[in-house]
Amino acid sequence: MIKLYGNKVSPPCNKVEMCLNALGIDYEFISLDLFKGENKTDKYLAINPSGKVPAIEDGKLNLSESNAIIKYLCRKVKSDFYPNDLVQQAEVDMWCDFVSQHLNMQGYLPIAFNRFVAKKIGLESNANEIKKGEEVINRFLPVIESQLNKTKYLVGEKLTIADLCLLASIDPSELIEVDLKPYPKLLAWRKNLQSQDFYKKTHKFYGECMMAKK
Ligand SMILES: N[C@@H](CCC(=O)N[C@@H](CS)C(=O)NCC(=O)O)C(=O)O
Repeated sequence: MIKLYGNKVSPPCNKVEMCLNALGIDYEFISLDLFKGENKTDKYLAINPSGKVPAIEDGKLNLSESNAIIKYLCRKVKSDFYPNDLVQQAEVDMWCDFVSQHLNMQGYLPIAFNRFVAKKIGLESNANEIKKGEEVINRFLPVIESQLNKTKYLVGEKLTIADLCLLASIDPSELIEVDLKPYPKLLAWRKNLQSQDFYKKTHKFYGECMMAKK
């Protein structure tokens, strides 16, 4: 059985878990506490030398990088969530990169770190980083909104892994105070996906794992 090493607060980990659930692949979830450095043990570094989560173990294969993992999983079970068609696949790749590199890395990540993680690890929150993150989000969410005005999903009329990238990235919006109200198409798209089994099997809502700990 595939082993998924991750943490429920990590959007890239949730993306992989949503994908496993959407594909109906059985997996064992191994939770690593990043605040306790469980991602820096020799055992885990042998699986992913960067110490980042997520990573999967599938037989002899150790694989990290959430986008590489979800593409591998789709190919493994021949799912059209990652279409074979040259043009559609290129569009899925484009949106996966767009979401991961712009929206997530430069937008959500700095906001999440400075509004949420910094406090937990005793660091000062950097207001300038939050402002820069908000500028990125204000620049790129309208691009997504305009795409969802044209098509039901990010690429055409069927769910693809590009949607999973986006869904997992914007999942912490409420927790980190990113306002999605200016984006009605995005909100409707999100509501539809959050009602689906693959999302509910991953979690009821982002942050559920933190509630359970209280
Ligand atoms: N590009 C990577 C990003 C992974 C990543 O940044 N993971 C964070 C959690 S969201 C992590 O492992 N942080 C712990 C660390 O950097 O030590 C992916 O998509 O898998």
